[in-house]
Formats: sequence, structure tokens, C-alpha cells
Amino acid sequence: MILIGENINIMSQTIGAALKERNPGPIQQLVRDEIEAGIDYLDLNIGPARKGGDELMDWVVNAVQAVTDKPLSLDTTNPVAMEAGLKVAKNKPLINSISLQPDRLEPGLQLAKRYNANLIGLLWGAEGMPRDANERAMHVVDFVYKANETGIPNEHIWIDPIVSPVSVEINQVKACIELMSMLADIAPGCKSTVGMSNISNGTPHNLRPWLNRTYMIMLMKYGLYSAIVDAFDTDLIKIAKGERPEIVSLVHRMMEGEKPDMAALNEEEARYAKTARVLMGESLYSHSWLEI
Ligand code: THG
Repeated sequence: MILIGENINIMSQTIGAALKERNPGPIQQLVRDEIEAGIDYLDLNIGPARKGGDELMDWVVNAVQAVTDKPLSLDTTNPVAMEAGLKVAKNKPLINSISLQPDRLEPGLQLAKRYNANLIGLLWGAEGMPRDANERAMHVVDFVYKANETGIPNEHIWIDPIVSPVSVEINQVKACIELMSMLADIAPGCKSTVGMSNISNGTPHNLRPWLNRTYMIMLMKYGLYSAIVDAFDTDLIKIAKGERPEIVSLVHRMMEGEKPDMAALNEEEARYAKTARVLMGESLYSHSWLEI
């Protein structure tokens, strides 16, 4: 799997301040640490960046490229900032992201075409968040059709079904899995990605990795191509790199209907199994799901 490090983002206190002060040190150190941890792409999340976003994106891309050749995922909703990043990115970058909102789609696709970039197709439509897997599938078909019309090949398109927190709506959690199971049929050749940490937004900090890792394993069953992840969750990185096949197998067997004998599992396995039950919608989410 291709891993995109989420850690350079304006919401983080140290990185937010470094971006604001144009102080490259903390950002460049984080870049080195993310690479050391094993990530393939660096997500540069500067948020909506309404004022001066182009100048900020130009600055951060150059600061990052001073210490690495890794490809960048340019994460902003500001199209002017996006173009500023594309202009200076050296290694084929990833546009993160282009939604299906009518005023966003066409200009976004033109940018991707002009800079020959990879692009994330975010399944956010004219009416906002899709309600279920079918609405997501219709968005995929629509997105891919328009991209192809613009001259963008499927191989450049990374579909993002939009992961939402398990504490908010379990049906959306299931819908993303279902969409992933349909993707190869409805959009052959397209790739996929998700914001992995979205699933655990709003849950106690120390418990977030269990949700992130288990949901990643579930999406991997249907060929998840890449994910935007916390670079410093070492177990998650190991799982993504195929180093924990027994845990992956346990969760996948549960998805196929197997009910493991909980008493026979070790503590780590039991945590994955309990989390899988929650994410499959078989038991209700609460902050104490691992205790039950
Ligand atoms: N899809 C796409 N792009 C995305 C997302 C997505 N980009 C943004 C986001 N979702 C993925 N990136 C993050 C980055 C940080 C966190 C979650 C997702 C996060 N951070 C911690 C927090 O807020 O508590 C810690 C912040 C810190 O570093 O201090 O949860 O879905 N295409």
C-alpha cells in the first residue's frame, strides 16, 4: 500500500505556528521523521488558506523539497494555492482533492490535466456528503466520465469515498467498505485512498489507533491502494506493509462471517476482534468498546 503521511497539517499546534511564521525547521524535521517511519507521500495540509494561500503553498513545497524528493500530496481547497504548489512540485504530485461540486470539478480537472498530476476524486457532490454506497458509486461514474472527457486516464485517479467517524454514523462506515468492494468493477484502473484517521475522530486519543488500523485492514480486503495515515503509528505501518498477516487474516475471516472464540484470542487479537465487530456494525460504538 502507498502511505501518505498526514502529519504536516495546519491544525497541529507546532506545524500551524511554523507555517504562519515561515519557520522551516519544525516542518523539515517532521518530514525526515515521517520518511524514517516509512511513508511514501507527504500530505501538505494547509487547510482552506483563503488569504495568501498561494504564497504559503509555494513556500511549504519548497521548504519540504529542500530535504526530500518524495512526492507530495497538496491538500487544500483553495484552487489558487493548489496551482502554486503544482508549479513548484518536482516529483509528480497528488492533487488532494477535487470534489464533484459543480464549481469545483471542471477547474480542478483542468489543473490536473495541465500539470499531468495524480488527483484524488473526493466523492462530495452538489448535495454534500453522499448518503450511501450507491450514491457514492454514481459519483464515481460521473467523476471518471468527466475526467476521461478532459483527457485524464483512470490510472491518475485516486477515488476517496470520504470516511466519517464511527462515533457519528455507522452506516457511513459500512458504505465506504461497500463502495470499495464495487470500485474495481465500476472504475477499472482507478486507484483509491482514504483519510484513515477520520474514522477515529472524536474518540479518546490513546484508543484511536485501534480504530484506524482495524478499518484499514477492512478496506484492504477490497484492495485499498493508498491511505492518508498517522506516520507515527508503527503498528499501522507494519500492517500496511504486510508484516502482520495473522491479524489481517483474523479481521478478514470475521468479515466473511466467522465468529472467533474470544476466549482463545490473545489480548491484542481480542482488541482487533472487538473493534472489527464495532466497525461492521455488529456491536454499538461507545468510548469503552474495548472493555466490553
Ligand atoms: N481525504 C482526503 N484528504 C484528507 C482527509 C480525507 N485530508 C485531511 C484529513 N482527511 C486527513 N488528515 C488528517 C490529519 C490529522 C488528523 C486527521 C486527519 C488528526 N490529527 C490529530 C488531531 O486532530 O487530534 C492530531 C493533530 C496534531 O498533529 O496535533 O486527527 O479524508 N483526500
